[in-house]
Amino acid sequence: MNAPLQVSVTGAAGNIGYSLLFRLAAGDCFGRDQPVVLRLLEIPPAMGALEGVAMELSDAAFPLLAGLELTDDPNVAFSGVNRAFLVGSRPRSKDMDRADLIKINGPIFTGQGKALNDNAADDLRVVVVGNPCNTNCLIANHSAPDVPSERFTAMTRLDQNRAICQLSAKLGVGAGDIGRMVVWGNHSNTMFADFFHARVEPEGRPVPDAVGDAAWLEGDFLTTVGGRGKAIIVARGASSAASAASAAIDHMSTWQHGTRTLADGAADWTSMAIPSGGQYGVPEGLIFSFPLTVSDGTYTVVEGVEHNAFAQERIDKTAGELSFERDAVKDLLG
Ligand code: NAX
Repeated sequence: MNAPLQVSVTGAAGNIGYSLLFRLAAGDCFGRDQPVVLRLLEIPPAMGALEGVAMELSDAAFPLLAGLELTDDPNVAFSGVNRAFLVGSRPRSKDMDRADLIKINGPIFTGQGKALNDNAADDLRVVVVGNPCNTNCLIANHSAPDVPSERFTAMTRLDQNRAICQLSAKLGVGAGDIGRMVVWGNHSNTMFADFFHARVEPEGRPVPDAVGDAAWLEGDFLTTVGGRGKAIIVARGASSAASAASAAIDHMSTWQHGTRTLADGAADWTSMAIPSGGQYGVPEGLIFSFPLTVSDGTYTVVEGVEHNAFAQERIDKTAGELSFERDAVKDLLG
């Protein structure tokens, strides 16, 4: 057995937390030989509910759960932390637009970024899930100057998984048979689910050829993937939680264990929103979802992906939205 990994989850008494914590304690993310100490952060009014979740976690008797720390202090939650899932933030209410949400949630991530900077372990890796996750990640990144920027990422894996789900249903193949299905940009309606470069395995057939219906791909497919979160709220009466937790597990697990090799020996790609180094004309520093390969715990932006006018227009739009969001929080970027 390895030494326990210190794993923080913020917003741990929330809906996503209720699914995420049990998957982490079961070994679904870091491996069946990797014990974890779960360091759970909540706000004071939710500490009672968090106690209840902790009782259930204990009752599940997970052999890999080496400890539980419950706190409303980020400095305690992030003490010696190796992996952080920043899930907690205020949900958007009916009368709030995206700009309001950014202003309300931004300060949470200044405080948490600073607490990570001051307390986390040297090998810290962060995924921000709480919305608007790309810009919250940007704020946390700026508030943690001693942590290498590339350790701060935001989650677009749920969008990627939703796109895979739609393509596999359309083609009558398994989810594992869709390769290189990646998302560009912001986790918002402007994100671009890049079906042009996706493949059907094991032959590696381009998705546009396999589907043979450009109008569906450019229309219903993109609309369904972009609108899936809303459709789930309508159907379930609550926002996506288990699928979001599962995507967060996929995100961190891929970062840890790497992207797979496809049947013809080509590398698969994954999507994570990472600090842009200026690739593909995306302004430097924006937290932008790119196609990545991951190996030995290090991700690399896939180079040389060519875009037609349809795709380029969407990539420019989502980058423009992220620049706008960055301007809206410039006071928090110190
Ligand atoms: P909930 O409202 O159920 O839970 C959020 C929890 O965060 C609450 O328990 C609350 O007390 C806690 N919290 C609030 N402020 C906090 C702070 N400063 N420190 C610590 N905890 C704090 O929301 P849930 O459904 O769990 O969703 C959480 C976040 O994920 C939301 O911002 C949501 O918009 C976002 N999502 C992001 C997704 C993505 O793909 N990136 C998809 C799913 C989800 O919509």
